[in-house]
Amino acid sequence: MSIDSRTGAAPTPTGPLSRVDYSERIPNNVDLAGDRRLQRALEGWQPKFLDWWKQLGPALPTKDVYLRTAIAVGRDGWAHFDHVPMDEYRWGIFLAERDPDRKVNFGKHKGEPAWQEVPGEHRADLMRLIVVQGDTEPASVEQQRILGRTAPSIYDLRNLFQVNVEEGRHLWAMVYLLHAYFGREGREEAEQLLKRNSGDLDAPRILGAFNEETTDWLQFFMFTYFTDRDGKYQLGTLKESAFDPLARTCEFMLKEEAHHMFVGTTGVQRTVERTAELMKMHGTADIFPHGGIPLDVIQKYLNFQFSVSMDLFGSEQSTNAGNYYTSGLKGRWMETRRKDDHVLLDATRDMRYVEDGQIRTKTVPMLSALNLDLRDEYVADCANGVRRWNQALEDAGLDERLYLPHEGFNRKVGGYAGHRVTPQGEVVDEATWQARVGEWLPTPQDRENVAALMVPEYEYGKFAGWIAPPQTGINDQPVEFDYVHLAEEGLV
Ligand code: BYC
Ligand code: FE
Ligand code: FE
Repeated sequence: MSIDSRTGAAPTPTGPLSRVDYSERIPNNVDLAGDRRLQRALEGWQPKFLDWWKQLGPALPTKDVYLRTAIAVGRDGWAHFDHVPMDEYRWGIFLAERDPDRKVNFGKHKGEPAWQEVPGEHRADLMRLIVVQGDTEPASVEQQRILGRTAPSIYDLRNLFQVNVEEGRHLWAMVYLLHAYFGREGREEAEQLLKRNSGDLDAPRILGAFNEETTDWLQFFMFTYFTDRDGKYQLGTLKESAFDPLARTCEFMLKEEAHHMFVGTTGVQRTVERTAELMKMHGTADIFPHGGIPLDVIQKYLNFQFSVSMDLFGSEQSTNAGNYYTSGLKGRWMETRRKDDHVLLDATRDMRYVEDGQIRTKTVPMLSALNLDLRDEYVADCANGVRRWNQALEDAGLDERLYLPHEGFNRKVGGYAGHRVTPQGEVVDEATWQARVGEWLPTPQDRENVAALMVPEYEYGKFAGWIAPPQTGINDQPVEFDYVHLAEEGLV
């Protein structure tokens, strides 16, 4: 790799690591060169991926972008930063180190050696999980395609593109597994991953949230906060999988995921900071006329993205989830740190449900409620960011606060689907819902008002008026660093 004179070489890697081979057409640490058939199959898929990237990847033309690329999967040495033309980004295949002694840690195969091949009896289920996971990655790139045209700064533009190239790499991660372990069927699924498209009426993406439009940057920040966080939790369960190549792939993906959530947490935080500033400056909550996003509109965006992300966990009670667990395909969040038998045949838990217009609680078998188990972990994590944002409001001397809506609010999947639940957790009738939904979810007018603020700011170090600058730049660079060189002369 070339070394940028302004940034120098990447830090010297420490800790156990396997280097990524960049002399190959497809960078990898899985000895692709040692398997010519697989290599040829993936090299056949590569141009299709690049076509897809050109057609449905970032729409704003750029010369190059200051991106991090994985160079080794070891503890510290995996990231290298450099200005690269985006379509020359070295998408590749990186698995975390293999632990030769790794065991299956839960379910009926508990204690057996982890699987290096796919057992025939679990083939269909494993492929399904990998396809669903793989489908979300390019979907998010498609959803974020046009955001570059309205970036609030060059710094934010760079972060968007970093997220986009890494979601592209996450697609590679799943396509590798499909090609390497699922034969002809796997190759066919890999083709389909490029053929379904977000929002396409005939061939939509598999999961609901990935067919929603990402209308503006506030929505993007909410998406990376709430929806990428579903990614974190789902990958966390697949990292526990008995199928070792899947576990190792997900472990490395999780390292990249941390940055996506950083973009969301700090993006919303900076929006809230600016909102607080404008509220104080003008002595009003109605700050659209003053170029900021009112807090109640931020809350509505939060309500929307939280509720569609909750749907991504599937039904609270799911036989699929129970079977995945018992078979060893998908574990729980932090499986090995849980203090129970990791088989769960006798375990139970409480679950809320709606009956006679009331939210009630009943006890259900734990194995039936593993989607709910994961969702609860997710919700607790989501609350951390909200606390942070509220700290910013408190620091600004304001009494208003943001909050997570009730788990039953605006749900289309699971036990709350078909019921109308307010953000405060009250079950209401359809007429009440219709009369009040505009207070809880963004209205077309809200979205229009937000869109009107989304003017691009492409001057280095400058920020659009609705958002505060970040504390620091990326990789110790200054905030005003030339993170992106746009293609069009005169724009920079
Ligand atoms: N929309 O038994 P149930 C990420 C289907 S995000 C539409 O409750 P199960 C990322 C379900 O497939 C992480 N359909 O579901 C983030 C099933 O269909 P079949 C993505 C839905 O199987 C940002 C039926 O309803 N990874 O990485 O227990 C940017 C019955 O459902 C939905 C994964 O999701 C929905 N929301 O759980 C980029 C991990 N929910 O089989 C990337 C892999 C459910 O009856 N996926 N259905 O035809 C899974 O583990 C599971 O498939 C799910 C569903 C958790 C999604
Ligand atoms: Fe991802
Ligand atoms: Fe992500």
